[in-house]
Amino acid sequence: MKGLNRAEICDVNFQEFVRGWNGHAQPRPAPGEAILDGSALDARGFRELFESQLISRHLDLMARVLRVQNKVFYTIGSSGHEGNAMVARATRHTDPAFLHYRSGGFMAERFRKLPGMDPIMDSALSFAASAEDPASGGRHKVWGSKPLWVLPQTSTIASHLPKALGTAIAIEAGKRLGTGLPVPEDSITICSFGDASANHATAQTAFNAASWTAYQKLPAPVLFVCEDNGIGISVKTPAGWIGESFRHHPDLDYFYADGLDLAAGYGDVLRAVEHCRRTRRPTFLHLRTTRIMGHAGTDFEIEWRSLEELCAVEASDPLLRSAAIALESGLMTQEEILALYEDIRRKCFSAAEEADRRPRLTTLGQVMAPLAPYTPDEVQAEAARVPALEARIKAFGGEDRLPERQPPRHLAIQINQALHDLLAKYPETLLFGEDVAQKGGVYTVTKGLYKAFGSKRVFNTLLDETTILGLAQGFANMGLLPIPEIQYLAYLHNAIDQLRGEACSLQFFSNDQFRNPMVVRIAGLGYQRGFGGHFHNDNSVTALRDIPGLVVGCPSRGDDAAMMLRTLAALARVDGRVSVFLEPIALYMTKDLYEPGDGQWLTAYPPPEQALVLGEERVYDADATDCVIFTFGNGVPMSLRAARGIEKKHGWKVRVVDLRWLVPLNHAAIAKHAGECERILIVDEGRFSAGIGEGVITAITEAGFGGKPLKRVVGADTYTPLAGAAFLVIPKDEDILAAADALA
Ligand SMILES: Cc1ncc(C[n+]2csc(CCOP(=O)(O)OP(=O)(O)O)c2C)c(N)n1
Ligand SMILES: [Mg+2]
Repeated sequence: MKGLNRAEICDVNFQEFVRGWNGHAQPRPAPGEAILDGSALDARGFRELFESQLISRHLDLMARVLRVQNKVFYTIGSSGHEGNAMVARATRHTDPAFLHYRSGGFMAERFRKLPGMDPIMDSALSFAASAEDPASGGRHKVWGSKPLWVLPQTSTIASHLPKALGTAIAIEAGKRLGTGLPVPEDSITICSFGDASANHATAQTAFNAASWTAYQKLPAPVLFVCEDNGIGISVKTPAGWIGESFRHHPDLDYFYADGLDLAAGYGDVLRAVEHCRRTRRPTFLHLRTTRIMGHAGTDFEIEWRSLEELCAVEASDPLLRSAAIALESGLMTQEEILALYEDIRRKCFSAAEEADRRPRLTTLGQVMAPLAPYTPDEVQAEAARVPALEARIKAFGGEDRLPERQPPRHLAIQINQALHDLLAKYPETLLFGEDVAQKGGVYTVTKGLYKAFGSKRVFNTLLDETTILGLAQGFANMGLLPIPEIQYLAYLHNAIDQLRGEACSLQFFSNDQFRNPMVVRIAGLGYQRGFGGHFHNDNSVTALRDIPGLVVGCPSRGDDAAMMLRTLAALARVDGRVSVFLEPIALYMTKDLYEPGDGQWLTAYPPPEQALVLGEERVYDADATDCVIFTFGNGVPMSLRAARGIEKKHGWKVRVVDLRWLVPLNHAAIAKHAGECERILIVDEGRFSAGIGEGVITAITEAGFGGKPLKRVVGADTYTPLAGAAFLVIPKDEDILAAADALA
């Protein structure tokens, strides 16, 4: 027995259990009657749930067999968790679901909610990584479905909880805003996960944020379903831990259901779902499950667990219990169960064989097609669409106060005006973050928005960046246009998985069926005089550089900032994209360029029909060819000043290129300027390693201009110290001059 494959043992166990059953069968219940005393399930309900469980089980068994033949590429299964089908039955297909990877039963059951859908074939296509997989287009084995409102999840455990909560809150926010919801107004969101995952910081933050919301009597209709099998890979959850830690969690209403027993569990599942829907309160459903057949096909439990223990786990197989219920209640005979079992096995195998014959992704173009869609003409047209004059007048408080009628202003004011314009243009826009509402942000960049647009659209969140980005995803899922703020770049890093692993991956893993467009405003970079230290002057853009699909824009002046925001909002609306708008704090209030009082860094507010083109640089002195300086952010005014000094000393005419768009870098534009100019300087206020400057050098070198005289002026690989010493670690005007000297 020890050498045997445990999947085969579970398979045989089921058949032997049914064949060997010799209990007493009750008379078959009448239609609509409870299957067993006290059960909330009737005959049809039980029969369908049982079938969903069997579909889930046979998909697992099929995957184990066909994996070794290279026809299936995923073996993390749902065996022992099939009772989660009850949650699908008790909810609607329009209740957005964010699922645990052991949700085969849930999916099979949810497929019943719409006619003409085939859970077996759809799942088989995903297992086979077929390009025709309706969930991800062959990019991953995921549980997902556009018509069934199952948003595909990555396998970073717990990372989906913040956005599930965000989506629940968004249902209520959308209702209040009256801009229309893609799901019924009384929908709830469902979010399942394992017992070990419940300990993860990302999960804990979602539980806390849900409670924080409910504590204030604000609705947050999320159903957290903890599928407690008592183990995470090989680490046991202390017995009783989930019940102990969640039964008394404030403002998170705890329900328990036996997921191993449909007859006993269904009523409790129903109660939890009804509670969540009716009260709109965050609800924690502790669902008892077990894990059979190991963590995945590669997990040979027999090597690290005792045989006695394995046999005990296998004896708790929920399918044995379902078979017993079917027999005891007189609903099915032994022959009927075995025939159904074999029929589903046959369907799963034939679907898998068919899926294996379907095309797979064969080119890089196919793989990347849904990652970062971009339709430039539509984006440009949308960016240039002017908000209604009436709405603008209301937002700015009078026609004479329209910003394009005001004198030139600095960056902070122009961002503020542009945000007013965006909120006026898009009634579905929400702006939120820490301190952004009444206070108007740490630097007053969001000042007046709360007053102009009200607390439904401009609000403070709790102090948690993971939740802020989870909320953004949730709002976006419900069709709103979120503009979250991360107060300082340094505070993004603890929550960056919500961008890297979640928001930016949704279009990719859903084959662009789901989109979570957003514009994330982040204040950052160095050079603040007399303030800060590291955490307020963080200059690490590197962490954003390699996030697939992300767009990062960094304006250095007010007019560019306003036009960039219009483009980013249009990119979100038209192509569903996620972007970061990186605001150089030290330039917020900068008014002068060359001399104190020259006012040369003030800009006129661009008329509302003007926008930037994604990727397009701003060029100062385009005719200069002696030297080009590539830079961005604080580097732009520094380089413009240095350009004067260089001309004075070396007689070179200097072209300054403000990249403006940091991710993705415009390699073609960089190559063009590098090709046209004799010498090259790069001024990168980020870090020495893996900063933007490295990307610029790569673009130059790959274009064949690596042989030209080139110098990079760049920050050091260090944290930023407090006070005057901060300027030792980042480029200064003199450093640019010195680099030019070295080129001479
Ligand atoms: C953030 C993160 N850390 C680690 C892992 C690796 N990992 C995948 S599943 C898993 C165990 C999860 O256990 P549990 O939440 O109880 O779910 P179960 O598999 O038991 O259903 C671990 C550690 C991961 N996917 N994501
Ligand atoms: Mg577990």
